[in-house]
Amino acid sequence: MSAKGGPTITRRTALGAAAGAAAGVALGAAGARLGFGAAGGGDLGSVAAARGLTPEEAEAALRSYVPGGDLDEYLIFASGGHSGQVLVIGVPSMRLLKVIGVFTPEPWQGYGFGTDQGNRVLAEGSDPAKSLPLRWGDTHHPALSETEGDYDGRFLYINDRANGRIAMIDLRDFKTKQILDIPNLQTSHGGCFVTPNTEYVHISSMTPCPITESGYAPLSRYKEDFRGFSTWLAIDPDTGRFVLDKSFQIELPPYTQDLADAGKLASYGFGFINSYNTEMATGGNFHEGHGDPAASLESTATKNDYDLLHIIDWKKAEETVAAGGVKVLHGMKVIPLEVAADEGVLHFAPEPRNPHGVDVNPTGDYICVGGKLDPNASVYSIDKIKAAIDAQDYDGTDPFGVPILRLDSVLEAQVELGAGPLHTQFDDEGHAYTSLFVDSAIAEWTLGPKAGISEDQAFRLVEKIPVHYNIGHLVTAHGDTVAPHGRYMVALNKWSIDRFAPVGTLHPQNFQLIDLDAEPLRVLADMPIGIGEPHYVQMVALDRLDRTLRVYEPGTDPVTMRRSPHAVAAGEERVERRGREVDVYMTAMRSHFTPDVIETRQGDLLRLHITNIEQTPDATHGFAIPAYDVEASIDPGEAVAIELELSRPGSFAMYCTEFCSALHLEMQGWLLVAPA
Ligand code: CUK
Ligand code: CUA
Repeated sequence: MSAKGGPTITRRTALGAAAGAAAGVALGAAGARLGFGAAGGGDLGSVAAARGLTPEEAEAALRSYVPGGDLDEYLIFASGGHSGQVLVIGVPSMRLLKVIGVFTPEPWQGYGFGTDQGNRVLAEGSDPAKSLPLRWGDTHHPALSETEGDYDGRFLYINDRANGRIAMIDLRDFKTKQILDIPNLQTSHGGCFVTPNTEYVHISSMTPCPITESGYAPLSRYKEDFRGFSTWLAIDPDTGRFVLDKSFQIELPPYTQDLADAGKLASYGFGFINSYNTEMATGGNFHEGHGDPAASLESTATKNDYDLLHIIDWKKAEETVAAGGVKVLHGMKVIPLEVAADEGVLHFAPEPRNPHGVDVNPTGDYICVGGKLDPNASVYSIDKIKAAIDAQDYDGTDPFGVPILRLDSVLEAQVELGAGPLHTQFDDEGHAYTSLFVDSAIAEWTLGPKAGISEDQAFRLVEKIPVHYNIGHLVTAHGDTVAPHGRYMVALNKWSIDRFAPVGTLHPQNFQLIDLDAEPLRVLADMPIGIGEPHYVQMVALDRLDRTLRVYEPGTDPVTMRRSPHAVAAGEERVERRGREVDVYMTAMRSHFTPDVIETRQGDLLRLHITNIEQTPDATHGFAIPAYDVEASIDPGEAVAIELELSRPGSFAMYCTEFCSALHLEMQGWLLVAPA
C-alpha cells in the first residue's frame, strides 16, 4: 500500500520513513544517516542489540515513539466497558491520557462525590426505580459529533450497554454534561451512532422489553408484549445536549437489535441496524418444567438461516412524526410498528444468521455486514436497496407485517474473509478492514467501483494480519467518516493471555497499533487495557480538537459552561447565616482556601460555594471533607457547589487533594460541627 497523507506530516513520520522502508535495514546505518553518532546519544544498532531487539522491533519502536513534550497526531476515545468510563489514548504513542468519568463516580475528577455538578448529571441519568444514583454502566459505542460526515471535535456520545442510557461529553473540557435514561429502553448495545450533521444521535435497544403498564409480561407473551425501539435523539447544535421533545422512537419487533450505523453521502437519510434472534427465543427454566432442555436461548436463537437487516429511512420517519403518526409511550413520541411498515419508514433485508457489525463505507454506497458465524462479509448496495424499495421487490413480510426486500435484489457481493468476521473499518483507498474474532486476525479487502476500485479488483481479500488475541472491534483514523485518513489502525483484542507480565487471573485486554502505511501491514505496539473491557473506539486527528480549553473563564459551572450562580471572586469571600442555613462563599488559590475554618452546629444545612480563582493552566485544587464523603476537583476558573446536612458532630479536617504547590500540604482547613 502506498504511503498516505495524514493531517500533518510530523517529525516522527519523516523519521519513520528515513529509518527504513526496508524493515531489515541495519539500524546502525540508519542511526548514522539520522546523525546519531556515538557522540550524539549512542548508536541505535547497538542499543537495539543490547536490548535484544530485532531490527524490525527497533524500527516499530521508532515509528510509534512520541518524545515527551511532542503531541500525538491522533486521539482515540475508547469505551471503558464495565468501568463505565471513557478512555482517551494518544496515537501513535498509545499512552493513556485521561479516564473521563461518565456513568461511574470518579473521585479524581470530583465526579459524584458531593458536588452539585457531578451528582446532578449522575442522578438525572439514573432510573428512579433503581437505587439512586446508579453507580456503574457498561460503556460500549462512542460516537463523535460530525459536520458534513466528518468528525468536528465538538461532542462525544456514548451508550451504556447495561442500561438504556446515553451520555454526552463536551470536548471543550472532556467532561460529562448530560446522561439520559431513555424511555422504553432497558438495555442498549451497538446501536449508537450520529447522523452526518449530528442532526440525531441514534441509540437502539438490545434486549426487547415489555411495553405493558407494569413493565412485566410473561415470556409466553414475548411476541405480543415485548418490543425493541430505535431512538432518534435530537441534538441542540450549540450545547450538544439531547432535546427530548424533538426526539422520537420507532417501534421494532422483539428481535435483538444489535450493531448499527448511519448512512452517509449516497445513503444519507438512512440508518442500518442488524439483528439476531429473529426466532424470538426466550430460553427456558427447564428445572421447573418450562421449555425444552434442547431449546436453550443459544440454540434456538441460531436456528434460522437468516436474520434481518433493519433499513430505516429517518427522513421519512421525520415526516411521519410531523404528520402526527405517533403515539406517546412513557413521554416519548413513538412511531408504531404498523405505521413504520405502512409509511416505508422500516424495511428489512435478509442477512446471514446471527451477524455482527454493520458498517457503511465512506461513500455511503456499501453496507458491510460481518458474518460472525459465517466466513463472509455481506455487502449490500444502497442503489439496489433504493431500487428494491421503489419497485416493492419484496420476499413477503415478517410476522409483524414489515416488508422484506429480496436478498438477491439488494446484495452486491459476499467476500470470504475467514472465521468470525465482526466489525469493519475503512481507509481512503477503497479498502475495508474486518476483524476476525476466531482467526485472531484482520482481513484487508477491496470494496467495489463506487469506492474507486476497478471491477476486476473489486471485493477481493488482499491480505490478513495476525493480532493477539481474539479481536473484537478495530478502528482506523476517521474510519467512520466520509474522509478516512488511513495511517493507523488499532485492533481491540479481547484476550491477552501471555503477552504481559502476569497480574493475576483477570487479564487485561490488549490494544495493538498497526501501521497502515506498511506493506505488509504490521503491528507496531501493544497497549494493555487494565480498566474494564472496551468495545468500540473512534480515532480523531488532534487538530480537530481545536476548541479544547486550558482554563475556564472565571467562575464557570462546567455543566452549563456558563457563569455559575455560585461563582465567588477574590475579595467576595464571606459566610452568611440564616437560622440553620449556612452559606460559605469560598475561593481556592495556591495555597489556601479562604475562609479555611467553617464553624457550624449539628443539624445545620451547609452550602459551600467554591471557586478556583486561578487562571494558570493545570492549577487545579481538590477539596475533600472525608468525614462527609466529599471530594471535589476544582479546575482553574471552575465554580462548584456542595450541600451538606450536618448530622454528624466533630472537628473535621478538610484538605486540597491535588498536589498544587510547594505548600500544597498546608492547603487545608477545618469544618467544625458543634454538637447540638
Ligand atoms: S460489540 Cu462487537 S466486539 Cu458489544 Cu461493538 Cu464488542
Ligand atoms: Cu491546592 Cu493542593
